[in-house]
This record gives sequence, C-alpha cells and structure tokens, in this order.
Amino acid sequence: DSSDMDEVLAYTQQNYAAPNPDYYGVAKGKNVIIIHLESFQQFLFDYKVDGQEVTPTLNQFYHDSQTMSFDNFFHQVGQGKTADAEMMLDNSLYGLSQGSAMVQVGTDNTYQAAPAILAQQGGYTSASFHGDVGSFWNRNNAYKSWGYDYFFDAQYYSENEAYKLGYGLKDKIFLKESAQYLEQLQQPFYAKLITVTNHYPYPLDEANAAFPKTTTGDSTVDGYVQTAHYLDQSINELMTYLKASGLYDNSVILMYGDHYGISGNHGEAVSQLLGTEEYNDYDDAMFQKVPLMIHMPGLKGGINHTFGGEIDVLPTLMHLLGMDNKEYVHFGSDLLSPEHQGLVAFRNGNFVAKDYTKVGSKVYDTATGTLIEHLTEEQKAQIEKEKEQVEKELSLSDQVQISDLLRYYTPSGFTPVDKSQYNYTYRFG
Ligand code: GP9
Ligand code: MN
Repeated sequence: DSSDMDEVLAYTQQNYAAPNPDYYGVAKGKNVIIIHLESFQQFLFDYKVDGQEVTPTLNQFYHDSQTMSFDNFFHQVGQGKTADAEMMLDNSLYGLSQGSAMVQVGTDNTYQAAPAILAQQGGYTSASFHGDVGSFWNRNNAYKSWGYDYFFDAQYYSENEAYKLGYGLKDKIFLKESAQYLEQLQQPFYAKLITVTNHYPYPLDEANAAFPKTTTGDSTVDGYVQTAHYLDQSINELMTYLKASGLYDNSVILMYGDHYGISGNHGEAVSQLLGTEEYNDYDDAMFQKVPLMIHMPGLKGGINHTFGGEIDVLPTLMHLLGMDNKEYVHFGSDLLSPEHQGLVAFRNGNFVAKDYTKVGSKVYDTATGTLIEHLTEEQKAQIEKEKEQVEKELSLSDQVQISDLLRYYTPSGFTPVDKSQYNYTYRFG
C-alpha cells in the first residue's frame, strides 16, 4: 500500500546525488537523440580483426573530445533484455527478476518517465523508432504509460521482404527512414532510435557482410564482429543525415549498448577474442561492460572512469538538461555528480564497484581481478553492506513495479500521464 512508497522514497532520496555544477544545465533546451546500439559491448571499441577496426565510426565518436565516454559502464538487464534496458533508460527503474516488466506491468502501471518529464519541464516532443512490430516487448502499450508522443514501428517504414533481417528492418534502411521523420519532429525533441541488426545469431546477407568474421570456431560468436561492423556503418550514415539536417549541432547524442551480445556460455571463444588465458567469473562480470557516450558540441568530454550502469542514465541526462531529479523515484544517480556512489547492481544480485566485484560467494579486487581468498574483517563488513544495499535497491524497485507504487506518489510539478491521450496510428502529409 502507500506506506511501502515511504520506504522507497526514503531510499531514493538518500541515494540522490546532487548535480555537478560544471555540467548542470549545459544541454538545456537541446534535442536529445538516444541511439540504442543493439547487443554492443565495450570491448568492441578499438578492437581489430585482421588489422581492421570493427567499428571505426563508433571509435571516433568514443574518442571525440566533445564526447563524454564511460569505460566502467555496465548493462543491468535481466530476462527482459532490450525491454529492461529501455525501462532503465526511460525510468531509472529496474526490470523484474523474471520476465519483462514492460510486458507484465507496462500497460497498467503508473510511470513518471523521461518523455513525460521532458515534455512537462522543457516542452519536449518525444518519439521512439523501431523497425519491428509495435507489440514486441509490449512497446505499443508501455510507451503510452511513459508518455511517448510518437511510436514509429515497422508499419511506418518501407514494406519489403528484402529490407528485413532477424527481428526487423536492417539498420541502414531503418536509420535512413527514421532520419526523415526525425527532421520533421517539433523541437526540442527526445527521440530514441532502437537498432536491431546486431542481434544474436548475427545473420547478415552477403551484400552487407563486408567484414571478416573472427575465427574462434564458435559459430555463435564469429559473426558478431560482422554485424557490429554493419551497425557501425549504419551509424556513420545516420551521422551524415544528422549533420546535413543541422540536428547534429543542436542535439545531445547519447549512445548506449543495451546488453551483452556474447553470453558467458562462450567463455572459451571470448578468451580467444580477448587474448586472455581464461574466462572466469570476474572476466564475465567485466565482459558486461557496454558503451555509454554522451556527445554535444561544446561538451567537455573525455574518457570517464566512473562506475555506473543503465539505471544511472536518466538522472545524468536530466541534470545535463538542467532538470533536478531530486523528487523523482530514481534508483540510479547522476554519473557526473561527485556524490555518485558507483555501486553497480546486476539483476541477479551480483555487483561491481570500484573496490570489489562480487559474483556469488566470490569476491574479486575490481582493479586487478585477483580473487580475494581471505577477506579481512573490514573487507567483509564493506562487502556485506554493499550486498545489503544492492538487495534492498532491487527489491524496492521490484515493489514499485509489482505493486504499482508510483500511483501513490506524484513529484511536485508533475502531472500524471493520461494514457488515453496517446494513439500510435496516424497519417502524415
Ligand atoms: C525486438 C528487439 C530485440 O524488437 O528489440 O530485443 P532483445 O531480444 O534484444 O531483447
Ligand atoms: Mn537487445
């Protein structure tokens, strides 16, 4: 009931990290373009096969002096995969321990999501773009709860069997046609582009397979660099459209990887890819790093080593836009804040932080990867404290989702979303 909400608020308010004055509001009024890099892992940056960069465009973006790039940023999804990533990015709430929150509670729950917050605080128009059918992951309903003005699903793109691959439209066609819609959106806008071609099992038609596969001999792994290269080329084309339309100059472009592409079941092949001797639990935890890059002309960028995860993106973005998230129920906190804690919870209760990484009963030194066989009393106490916090954070987020707790609490200045106002069937002309 509503008293459960008090416990949630006590936690999120204690977890709140005040904005960094050097970054607060630097992106005020800018368009926000979120590019969802399907299954893209951090190790791909600067990775080469036969001397060729897999992702030259993204490498350049990663190292751009006007991009803030994070190299200790982790995905935190559970079984909801893409849906969990979307849930965290748009709400700073975790997905559920089983299944997909977007599917299970996304239709009926009350949310205070990014599209609604930005609309109300900054007059933003919002849109999500994805080349799969609208019902996948229940997007067509959950987006109404989140206040998305527009949802361009497969029906708004060219209908042609040759354009499809795996879960939807090929990224190059998807991004080309999305850019045309994007240019027509009322500004400022909050838009997310959800790519899909770099998705397991990494199929690619011959015409697009313009990159050598790796040669580990593990067939589920070896195609990954090829579709990642295709994704990189498609981003290159998107950048050309954004620059030509002027959107590149008046937007914050935020790119992130939603989750791993290669699962821990392929450790042997991964060791070969990374040139390491083994693949243990620590290596597997580190292999969950995904990109987070925030670009804006004039932004003081660089490689930022702060530990964080998908849950932290919305508070970070809000502060860049000059919107305080203090009263919002966010389980993450601003990555740029000096108060950011950097305790990264995985959905299964394992965690990574600057000092220690915990996987099951094993504790590793995060910096060196050394397994700590005998913990000192002090180490034990710290790890126990972090473990309890992670468990509490996940269980409070679960309560918000399962018991629809946000219906009992409205941040001041926020008007609850009226789902009946949203309809994703429209004609343009
Ligand atoms: C489907 C796509 C894939 O629409 O977003 O989702 P995933 O399998 O990565 O969760
Ligand atoms: Mn995905």
